[in-house]
Amino acid sequence: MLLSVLILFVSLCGAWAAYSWYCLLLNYLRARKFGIPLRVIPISHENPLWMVVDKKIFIPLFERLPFGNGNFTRYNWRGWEFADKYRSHFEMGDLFMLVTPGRNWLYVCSPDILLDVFQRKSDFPRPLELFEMVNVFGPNLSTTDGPTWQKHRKITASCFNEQNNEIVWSESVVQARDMLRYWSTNSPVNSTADDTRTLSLNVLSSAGFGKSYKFQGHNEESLGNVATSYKESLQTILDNCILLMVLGTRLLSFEYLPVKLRTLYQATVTFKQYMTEVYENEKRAIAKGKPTGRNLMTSLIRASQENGEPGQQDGGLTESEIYGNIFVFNFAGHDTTAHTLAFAVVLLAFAVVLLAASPSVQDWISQELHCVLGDRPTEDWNYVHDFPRLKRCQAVLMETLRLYTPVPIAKSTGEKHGNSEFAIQISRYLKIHSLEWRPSRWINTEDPDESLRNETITTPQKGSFVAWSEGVRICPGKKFSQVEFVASIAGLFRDWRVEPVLQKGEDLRMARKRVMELVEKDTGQVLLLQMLHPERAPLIWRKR
Ligand code: HEM
Ligand SMILES: *[C@@H]1O[C@H](CO)[C@@H](O)[C@H](O)[C@H]1NC(C)=O
Ligand SMILES: *[C@@H]1O[C@H](CO)[C@@H](O)[C@H](O)[C@H]1NC(C)=O
Ligand SMILES: *[C@@H]1O[C@H](CO)[C@@H](O)[C@H](O)[C@H]1NC(C)=O
Ligand SMILES: CC(=O)N[C@H]1CO[C@H](CO)[C@@H](O)[C@@H]1O
Repeated sequence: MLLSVLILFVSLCGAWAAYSWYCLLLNYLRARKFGIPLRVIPISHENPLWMVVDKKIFIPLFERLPFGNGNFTRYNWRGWEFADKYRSHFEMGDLFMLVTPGRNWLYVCSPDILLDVFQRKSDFPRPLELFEMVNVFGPNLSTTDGPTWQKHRKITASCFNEQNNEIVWSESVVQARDMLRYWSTNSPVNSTADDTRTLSLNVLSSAGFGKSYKFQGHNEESLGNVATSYKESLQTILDNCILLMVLGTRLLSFEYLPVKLRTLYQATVTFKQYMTEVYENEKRAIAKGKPTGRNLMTSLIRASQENGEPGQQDGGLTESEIYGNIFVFNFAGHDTTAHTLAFAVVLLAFAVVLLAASPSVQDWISQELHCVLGDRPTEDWNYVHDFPRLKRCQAVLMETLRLYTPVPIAKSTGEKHGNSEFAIQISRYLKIHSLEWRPSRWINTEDPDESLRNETITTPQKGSFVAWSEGVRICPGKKFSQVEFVASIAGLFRDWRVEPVLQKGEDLRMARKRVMELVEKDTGQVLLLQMLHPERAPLIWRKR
């Protein structure tokens, strides 16, 4: 009995391997026609089952073998792009193709080609399957394409406006101030990533749903608190997104599963409950003629009602489409601003740790903050007046994004090109081949002795800096994330500076170097690019 099960299992595996290598051969023959450099990997790096084990188990195992430093260990795992930097393009030029049993991936590092790809939206749609995960909560902006997408896009774009940015600004300033209060009284801080995530979630929740929460530090959080359970459930979903994609919510709802999976299922339920509640409250408020204020949720509901009957092609959004969209806000919002309920969440954590290792950059932005904000209390900081003047703070964002782009951008050639379908991966390392984190490269000064008011931000050549994407699918949350980031940095660094905690036998210079290296080595891709163990760099905040 056991033997026959074993034989069945082995032959199934054999059949699967034979089939996938047959596909690999076909893909290789297709790729050869392009006449560009190729790299062939035997297992698809986007295979979810493989993604669960690649970097955790197999790649390190192979690296130890004598022949282990070849193309397999270099390319056959998710997130290899970050570790490789621009080396592959340096070796092979602007274009090369990764041949896998799944599909071929064209890596592009040329601004001209990129712009062309971004402009020709219908020729190069987004590869939908890669985003199926967000569909767990209903169809959404990020996963739909074609006319449905246009409908969603029109409605959501109207929600990201200057009025909303003002909310983002004032909420970020308040949250950053409270976070700083927590950090300065709980030194050394080893919860930087967790706390910046809280900040981002709170900003999103305020600007997105009109629900304000007071900032609570990592050790202050009380269980059962709404904000905490919302944050925790979102965190659980994001940390386990691959599992969620593999299993789907239906399978997860099964009762006799390991605790980890049941927790994950519970998280999806809690999160959806939270969204339903916010949605219902808002709908009731609107019906009574008393909406809670301008926020993304209100705008979404209102815009969808103004657009006629839901369900129709040119009508409003259906309820499940609204949930789907809100999840995209959360999801999109979350991982780039600090592996967060906001993109900016990951970024803020990166920036804070990088700044801790770069005292001169801290001085440089503090100089700007004093020049623009003076001694004014945070309540008097003004979005319209102050935000555009904080160019150095924006430069910190740009530079962090340049090296730590949290969202990979991919396009596909779609089905209509028949059997030559392949996906296009936009490489992060365009043209500026410097791996040094130096925000001042983004600032133009005509006369370095003149006041810093005359500084401007460098506008990169179009198509050479695409962290927020370009063209019709450009990130609608671009300004949102800039405002949140700049306001948070301003709140943190005007009056304070941050240093790494010294380890035994270290001086400050060695500690900074260690932290800089940690950021580099400890960064990996979960859903988005993030620091895997940010708690290994505890930080101390000191008043200037
Ligand atoms: C620094 C932070 C951010 C970065 C780098 C970023 C980057 C991106 C990129 C590259 C895309 C396009 C993905 C693709 O075409 O494959 C995108 C789409 C999107 N982003 Fe962001 N984003 C950020 C912050 C935000 C925030 C804070 C929100 C919402 C509050 C947001 C909402 C969205 C939405 C809704 C889409 C889908 C747009 C569509 O499909 O038409 N993003 N973002
Ligand atoms: C990787 O693959 C390319 C092309 O197939 C080959 O020329 C190169 O030698 C390989 N590199 C290593 C380290 O095996
Ligand atoms: C963070 O620091 C606190 C005490 O300062 C310690 O109890 C806790 O274990 C640390 N956490 C991590 C993840 O290192
Ligand atoms: C700086 O800007 C001020 C006013 O905008 C202008 O009068 C001055 O000439 C500028 N200085 C330089 C060096 O560009
Ligand atoms: C759950 C759901 O309806 N998901 C949809 C999301 O969008 C894609 C593309 O339009 C559809 O194929 C899915 O069915």
